Amino acid sequence: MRLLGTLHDPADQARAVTAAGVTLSRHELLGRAAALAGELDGVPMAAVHAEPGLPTVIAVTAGLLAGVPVVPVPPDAGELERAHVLRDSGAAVMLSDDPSAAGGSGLPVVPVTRPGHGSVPAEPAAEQPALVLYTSGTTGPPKGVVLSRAAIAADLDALAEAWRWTAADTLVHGLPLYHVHGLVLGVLGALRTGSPLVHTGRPAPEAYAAAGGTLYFGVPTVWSRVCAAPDAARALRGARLLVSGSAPLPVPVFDELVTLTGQAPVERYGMTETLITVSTRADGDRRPGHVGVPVAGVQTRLTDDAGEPLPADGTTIGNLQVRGATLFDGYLQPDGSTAAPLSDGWYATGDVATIGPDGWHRIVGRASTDLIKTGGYRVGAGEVEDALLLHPAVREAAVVGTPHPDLGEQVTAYVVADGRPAAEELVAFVAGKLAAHKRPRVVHIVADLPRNAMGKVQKTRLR
Ligand code: MLC
Ligand code: AMP
Repeated sequence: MRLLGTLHDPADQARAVTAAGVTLSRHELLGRAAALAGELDGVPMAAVHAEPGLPTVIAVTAGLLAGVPVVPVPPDAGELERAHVLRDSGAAVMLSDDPSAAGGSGLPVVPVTRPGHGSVPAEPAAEQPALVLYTSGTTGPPKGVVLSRAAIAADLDALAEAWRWTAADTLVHGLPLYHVHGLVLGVLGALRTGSPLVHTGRPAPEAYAAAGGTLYFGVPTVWSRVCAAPDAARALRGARLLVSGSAPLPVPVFDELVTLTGQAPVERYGMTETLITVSTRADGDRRPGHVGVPVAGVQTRLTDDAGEPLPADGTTIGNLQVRGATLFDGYLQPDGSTAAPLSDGWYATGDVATIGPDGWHRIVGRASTDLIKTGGYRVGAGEVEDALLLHPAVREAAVVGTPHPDLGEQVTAYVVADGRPAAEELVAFVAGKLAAHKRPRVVHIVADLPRNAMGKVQKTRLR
């Protein structure tokens, strides 16, 4: 199965992929990726130092061409996080032009940029794993989400249909290249549909305005910053589609985008484990506060806490479950197998929603307080608590998300500690262990944590 679409289209010579200001034709990109793919024979899993530039695009493409699953590693991952991802995934090499990219892991670093132009090999079978994306759970270190080539292809085709996304579009975004949004939709989507791609390095409003695209991706924080830069926002008037996802788009930001850009954003909902399952359509309604209808090949339903189905009447709030072709294979297990927590094919998203009689979904919130969404990043409270507890002065830690006007939620820590360490010291300590966005923004040093009779921390009382 060709995950990357047609590879020998004469138009490839002209279709550009730009990142960090460097442009390659699609033809050149595939040639370089093929040259690297030729070096990956026998590699069971390849890590990629996923900095926001063309080497990441080439390295991920090379893995896909070679049939080697790729695990993208956040470039700012702290030592603890990087070591966990590299060990847990079983990556045998690190693909990067930066010789120090493997950190202290001892993995051989294979340079991405190499002379020559490889010939594009036959791609492997659809059910083979393509990517392993690490994402936070409520407790413990991040888990490896195994996504097959078939799931990715099904999702990209469903989104192309819903958004009328074709090679005539130019996609622009500046999202990180190690999550579903920036990497699967933002890179593989462009390669599969054939649309030229401009990656702006960071998702700054001015860079979006200057890129002259037709299709723009952003998390709500990006769209809120675009609205705060009205000249940049007005420059997007000529775009065909502005797409928001990864976190709830506040209604005022939706309204402001309409005023400034002349168009209502398309909202879509998804998860690392399920890819994008629900979306507004390019040719349909756009309703603030709503994420649309299931994409092709996906079914959804609401259940109560006992798992019994609830009505789709637009008012009943229930646990959202999804089923279909876009779901992951499961979480990577220590023996290399995968285990998907599915029941009759249904995956419980952990999100709470309503579904209208017309099929329109509204995401109301999350069932657990232990998953935080900050700037569109998913942060597990447990992982941050575990990092804080490694600090010698910290005796107890509880982490929650609290409202933040720009980021949606911010990571907020309540800490019981000996000798009152400075908040900045604890923040810097976490930053050394985990990726930057997992750092607490607010630290409260408290005498004790509120606990119930069982001794469990009552996080709702903290919030
Ligand atoms: C951050 N900073 C701190 C801090 N935390 N400083 C002190 N203490 C802390 N605790 C610093 C940052 O390092 C930065 O510094 C500055 O403060 C501003 O940080 P910020 O406000 O977080 O902004 P920024 O770095 O600009 O990031 C915002 C953002 C980013 C929107 C660009 O959050 C982002 O890229 N989000 C996208 C996440 C994403 O792709 N999610 C998709 C998941 S997939 P400096 O010096 O660096 O400026 C998914 C599925 C789906 O969800 O549905 O798509
Ligand atoms: P992640 O695993 O990082 O992919 O995050 C997935 C989570 O992001 C979902 O479970 C939701 O809580 C949230 N999310 C994604 N898209 C939306 C959206 N459009 N509206 C509200 N929440 C969203």
